[in-house]
Order: sequence, then C-alpha cells, then structure tokens
Amino acid sequence: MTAWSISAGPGATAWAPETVTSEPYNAQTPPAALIESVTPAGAFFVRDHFGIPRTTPQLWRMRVGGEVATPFEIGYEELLGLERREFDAVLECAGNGRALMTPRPPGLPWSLGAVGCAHFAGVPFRALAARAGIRPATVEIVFTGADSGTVHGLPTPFERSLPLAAALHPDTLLVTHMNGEPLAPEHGAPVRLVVPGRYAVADVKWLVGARAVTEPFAGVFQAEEYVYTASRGTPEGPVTTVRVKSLITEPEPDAAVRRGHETLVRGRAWSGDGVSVRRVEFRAAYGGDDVPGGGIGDLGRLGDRHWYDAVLEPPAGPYAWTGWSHRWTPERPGPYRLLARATDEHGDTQPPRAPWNARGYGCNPVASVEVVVV
Ligand SMILES: Nc1nc2c(c(=O)[nH]1)N[C@H]1C(S)=C(S)[C@@H](COP(=O)(O)O)O[C@H]1N2
Ligand SMILES: [Mo]
Repeated sequence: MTAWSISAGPGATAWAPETVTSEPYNAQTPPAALIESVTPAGAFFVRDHFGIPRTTPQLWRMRVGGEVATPFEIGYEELLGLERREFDAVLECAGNGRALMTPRPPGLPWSLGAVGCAHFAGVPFRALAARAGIRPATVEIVFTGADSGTVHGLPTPFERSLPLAAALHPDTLLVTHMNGEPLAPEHGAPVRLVVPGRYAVADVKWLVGARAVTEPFAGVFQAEEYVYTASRGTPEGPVTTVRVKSLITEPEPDAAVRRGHETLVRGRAWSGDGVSVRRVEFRAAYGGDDVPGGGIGDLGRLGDRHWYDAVLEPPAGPYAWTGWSHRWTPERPGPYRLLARATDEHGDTQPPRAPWNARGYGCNPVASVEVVVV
C-alpha cells in the first residue's frame, strides 16, 4: 500500500495521491485525505488521458470563437482581472467505483478515491461569452484542452461540450485557483473549467479554447467514452449529473473496534447539480447475516430494517459534500459490515447494488466497510 502522509516537518503534512497508472498519470485520493472536509490539492485524485501539457501563465492564451459575433483571445493576467466567483465543489470521476462492479467493466480500476472536494476560484465563462456575443443558432459550447493524443489513428485533442444553458450558468467557472493556490500542473494549470454537480469529465483541464457550435458535438469523449451503454435500469446517454453517493471514511476497512465501546462512524455524502443531501442512514450488519457472500454487488437482498439516521454537518455550500456521523456501540464480537445510504432532496437514494453499465460509470451503491469487533 502507498504511504499517503509523509511528515514534512513540524505541523506540515505532505500528501500524495495513490498512483493507479503512471503513463499517463492517474491517481486516487487516499483514504486519509477523504477524511478532510477540503481535500488537500496534493492528495486530490488525478485523471488524465494523454499526459500533462506544460505551459506557463505568461504563455497561456485562450481563444473564444465559433458561432460568435466577435471571436477573441484572452491571456492570464486579463482573465485574473475579471469578476470572480468561488465555492467548494465535489469533483467525481464518472468511473469512480468501477472496480467494485461485477463483472468489472473495462477502464481504470478506480475503487473509492476518484473523488475530492476543493475550494475553486475563477471567472464565470458567461463573462467571456457575453464579450464574444454568442449567435442565436448556438446549441452547445465545445471546450478544448491543450492535451491531445492519437485516437482511432487520428490526432485528437481532449474536448467536451456543454449545452449552452449549462455553459452560461454563473457557476460554470474558468478556474485559476484551487484551495487558494494557483492550479497545479496535474489539475489543469493555468486554467481549467469546473462545472459543479456534473461528473468531472466536464471539467476540461489546460483549457485553451471555447467555441460555439450549432450541432451537438460528437467527439470521442462526448459520444463514445463517458456514455452509459448497455445499462441495467438507466436510459442510455452521456454521463451528466453526479448521482447521490456516500463514503464511510472511519473506521477504515478491517479495523478492529471494541465491543461495548462507542465507535464514531464518519463519512461524507454528496449529490449532483447543487442538490443537497437530505439524509444519511447507517446500518451495522452482523457477519453475513443479511448480506450473503458479502461484497458490494451482493447487497441486493438487504432489507429495510435497522437503518439509523446519521447526524449531518451543514455543508460548506451547495456544491460541497456533507459530513455525517453516527455513534455506534457494537454488542457482539465478530465481523460486521457497516453500511451508509444517502438520500438527496429530490428523494434519490443510493441503490443496494451498483447500477451496472458496460463502461462502469455512475457507480453509487450503498457504501460498505467491513470491520471486526473484538
Ligand atoms: N484536458 C483534459 N481535461 C480533463 C481530462 C483530460 O484527460 N484532459 N480528464 C477529465 C476527467 S475524466 C476527470 S475525472 C477530471 C479530473 O480532474 P482532476 O485530475 O483535477 O482530478 O478532469 C477532466 N478534464
Ligand atoms: Mo473522469
């Protein structure tokens, strides 16, 4: 197991994410960092498809064009001078949890750590759209990253589109700062998009272009990847809104907890599109009592008894995650499975089983951690 906190002198903690692949670099937020309400930038998961393009704020230019009255380019200093917004937001990769699906779909084997919550600051894209003058026939904005690679034998940049209304939402930001610091190279320096509440594939890093288009964009990362296909129970189509989900951050898996002693069980819960978490329920299932075979995929037979409401902390804002806790005193020695289930203000709830689809997106089953009572 990778070490996730290294002491770097008194009071300082140097964080490092857990590497999943090194070329290109992909890494998960380590469990110890998921305990923090704001994920340290140095521990925040990284997902990149083609490698990290290096540039500097001095060299950075972004072009706004396509179906606009006045195409233009903007540089970093000028962007910094525009009116800014900031908020905490959860970023979650649509493939987070894929490794827990059975059968395992192809793709990076994310377990639970392709998620984090950070404080983002930047300039609403709508300010640039207003300057360019979006023409009425526009249906989407295509955002382009500086990174590219070969896909199906063709040079392909990382590009994603947003419906016009989503692109013009005041909280769709061209982000320059994360947790009060300029963006790190792996998180899209010097400028990235953040679209809170959508799966993070929308959050184009190393942003260098935005163009207004009059037909729905059908690029590889829009129409082939990041699409629900062969879904059981969900309509087919692109991943968009983040599904309601929770994590148990403490106790950690396989922890020994003491019989008759109060154990604080804690975690986080979030949902998409600024929809708040209304409820988190906790349950401790003894041994294999009602979870035959164990494993997240086997929770389908779990009944509705013995769920307790956890205590919720007020989140830092509409896009931040909600901390929850429950005081649990185990009565019997032996193996327990701790479960958490979040419900959002729309009444959407985590399903007992991972909602399987061919590429393993949107995996949000009831959170589950096994511990041993001694
Ligand atoms: N230019 C570019 N932007 C990108 C990607 C990429 O490969 N290239 N990956 C996307 C995906 S799939 C995710 S989950 C998020 C991850 O953001 P992070 O690495 O800052 O956590 O970036 C998105 N933006
Ligand atoms: Mo992703």
